[in-house]
Amino acid sequence: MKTKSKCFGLVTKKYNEFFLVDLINQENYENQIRFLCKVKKSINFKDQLIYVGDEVEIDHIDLRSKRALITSLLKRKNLLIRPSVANISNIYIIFSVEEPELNLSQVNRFLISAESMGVEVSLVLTKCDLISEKRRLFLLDKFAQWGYKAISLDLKNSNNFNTLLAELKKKKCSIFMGPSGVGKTTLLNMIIPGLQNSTAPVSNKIKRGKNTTRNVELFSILNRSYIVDTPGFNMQPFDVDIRLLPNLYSEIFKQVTEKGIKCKFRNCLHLDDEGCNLDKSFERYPFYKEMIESSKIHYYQNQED
Ligand SMILES: Nc1nc2c(ncn2[C@@H]2O[C@H](COP(=O)(O)OP(=O)(O)OP(=O)(O)O)[C@@H](O)[C@H]2O)c(=O)[nH]1
Ligand SMILES: [Mg+2]
Ligand SMILES: [Zn+2]
Repeated sequence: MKTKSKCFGLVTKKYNEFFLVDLINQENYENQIRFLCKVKKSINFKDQLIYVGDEVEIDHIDLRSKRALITSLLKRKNLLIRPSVANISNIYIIFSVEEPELNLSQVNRFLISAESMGVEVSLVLTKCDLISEKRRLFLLDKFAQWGYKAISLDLKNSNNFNTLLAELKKKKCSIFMGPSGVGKTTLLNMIIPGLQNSTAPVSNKIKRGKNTTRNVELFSILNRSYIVDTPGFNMQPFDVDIRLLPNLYSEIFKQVTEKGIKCKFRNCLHLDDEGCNLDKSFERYPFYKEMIESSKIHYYQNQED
């Protein structure tokens, strides 16, 4: 049985030239119709690739074999580069407080990279059952100073989990990102009972994750509310437009917007320059400075090219 009607769908997974596409605008979400799709041969997307999170138009729908062809790509709101995911509304940076141990420089890189996307960013701390209450409060206070109300989770206490779950149900498309072994998939499995995606204990000796999740995949938690699970990785130093960088650190942004500090030069990068009025006594300042310095080198190198 083939139908001629056109429909819209959401790309939930891709492998090679195949895409899994969920029909959208369905009344009955319990019986989600999922199609295995390829891009129609005659269609040229002008070298645009299709990513998980993209909305597409599908045609040549075969209801029996659950196959269809993608005939057009709808306009995207945004595109995250690593991992490649389209139309994200919220980024959840996930780190464990132990196993693997918390690396503040990595947390900062993930946060700033996420902030540069211009969407809402949240920080989740997992495995709090492995640390004392005192240490947990210390970490919450630290991240509050960084500008984040971190959500702390542990497998034994479900209070914070329930708050997080209620929050996720209000967001359109959230992505879980962070290093391997921090518990991203464990959390997703708790959010979607019955999911049972693979998770694995961290290695015994070096307490590092085993790169268990291999694909970017989007899961529906409620009608029109989704979560993307991603493979864990460590964030390498990255380039970000240095003129934007001061706005991505709340400790700097707040001094400028709330306290109204003014430096001598309008585009002050708040390094050790004369005429800089920024109060640099905050924990992340060395991270900020290092990011500016490494990005600046790249910036000038590019200009010379
Ligand atoms: N003690 C403790 N262990 C946890 C907690 N959350 C997850 N774990 C364990 O951490 C290990 C790694 O969890 P995963 O969910 O596979 O981690 P992941 O972030 O998805 O890892 P990748 O897929 O490799 O990126 C598993 O053995 C989990 O049982 C927690 O709150 N407390
Ligand atoms: Mg995983
Ligand atoms: Zn300054």
